[in-house]
Amino acid sequence: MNGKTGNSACGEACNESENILVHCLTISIEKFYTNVNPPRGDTKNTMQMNHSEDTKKEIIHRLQIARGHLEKVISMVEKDVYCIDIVHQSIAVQAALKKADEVVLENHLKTCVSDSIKRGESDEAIKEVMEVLQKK
Ligand SMILES: [Cu+2]
Repeated sequence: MNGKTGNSACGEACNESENILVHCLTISIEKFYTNVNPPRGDTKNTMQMNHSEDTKKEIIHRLQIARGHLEKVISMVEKDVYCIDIVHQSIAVQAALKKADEVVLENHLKTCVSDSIKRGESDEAIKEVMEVLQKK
């Protein structure tokens, strides 16, 4: 499962040094955040991420924790570790991702949503937040 070149489950090319599951998770996270906050110029949403350096560091820190736990899950599966211990580690991945989402969403409410309300565009901002929460 490690070090394979070529297309992986996420549909993106993987290089040799990457663990394929970590690669796909990273791509999925990038796609998720790109969909939530498309780059400026996208017709779907003209808002752009507005993270302070501290918020950005916090989000990246949480995602790195998730990646660490995911790498551990993969290694545990490879080493035939006891099933329940694998699930505990997998739950830790999901908790770290959930925490990252909370930081992103809280920041979004404080910045993008607050700005939208000030511009009189609260309906669209609220609709967007509700749509992403319904996916959770
Ligand atoms: Cu935002």
